[in-house]
Amino acid sequence: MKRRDFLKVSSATMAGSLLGGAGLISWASRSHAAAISKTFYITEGFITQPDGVDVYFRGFSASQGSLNVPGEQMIVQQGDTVRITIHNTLGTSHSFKIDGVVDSGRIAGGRSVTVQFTAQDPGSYLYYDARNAPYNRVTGLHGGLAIMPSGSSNRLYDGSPTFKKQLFWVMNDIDPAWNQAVRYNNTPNNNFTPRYFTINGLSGRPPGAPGYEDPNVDAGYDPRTKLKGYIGDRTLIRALNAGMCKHSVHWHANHLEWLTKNGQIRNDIWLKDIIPLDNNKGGFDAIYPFETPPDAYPPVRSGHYPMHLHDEMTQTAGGGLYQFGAMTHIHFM
Ligand SMILES: [Cu+2]
Repeated sequence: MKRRDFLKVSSATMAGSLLGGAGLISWASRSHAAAISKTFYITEGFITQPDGVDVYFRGFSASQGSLNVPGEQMIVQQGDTVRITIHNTLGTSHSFKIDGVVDSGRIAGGRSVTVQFTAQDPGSYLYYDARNAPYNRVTGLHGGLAIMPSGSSNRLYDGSPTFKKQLFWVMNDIDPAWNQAVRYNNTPNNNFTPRYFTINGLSGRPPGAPGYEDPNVDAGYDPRTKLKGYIGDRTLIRALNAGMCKHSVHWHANHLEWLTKNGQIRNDIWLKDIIPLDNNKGGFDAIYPFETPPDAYPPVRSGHYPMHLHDEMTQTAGGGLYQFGAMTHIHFM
């Protein structure tokens, strides 16, 4: 195994490298299927957490010199031929898997593998490293992929309610002792004790805290995560949970149209302001409708609201720092 320097990646370079400062994912439908190619590099390094502690991670990264946790978001269209090349720059074996879609099998240290599949069922998928489960996955080797219905730019599945914008919320909870064990290729020997809770790799910050409102640090202002729109800017949230904890996801100002649970289309679309998110690769899709907030008096059409999880520990970092957890901002412009 080649000796290499560890990457030390600040949240700032992470988010910046993902979308180049752009915010929402743009997507234009095509009338014909296409061939999509994507390359990931399995890399390692440290990411500074809200309490200043540097924690070890591995990720499906955009380049050999970067560390992306989660990996870059991908959107493809039903019928597309998707070809993904994974370069494993580490000395340990890894894999690239999407349940029910593709599985690279073992990618030995220093080796590269290309997988190919045809995008079929529209929906939201977690890609992840299935080896050494769940340790490699929760140490950062995961990301989100969406399959859009053929020819559609505004539906989750054929006949679904429509949206104008879409976001991935890839969630994780982090026990640094587990990450440290993975770093040294050991099996963690403690019960999972999460100390950090992230959406798209970032945690929130309260007003006045270092990094507050910095989109590269604060999950509340990360354009990949923040809900921002005018009345009518219906926004699909593709929530995918790479972590070990179940969550209770709660929004202010609007109820959401809850469309799927763990990849299955729900029989009825319920309007909910709290949606459960299962652990260990659970997920849901829901539309935040950006309707005029119904309960405000006097009536409002603009303003600021929070989204936070209703399981209390997730609102902390480092074992108790309150309001440094999994949360984001809702802005009616
Ligand atoms: Cu609340």
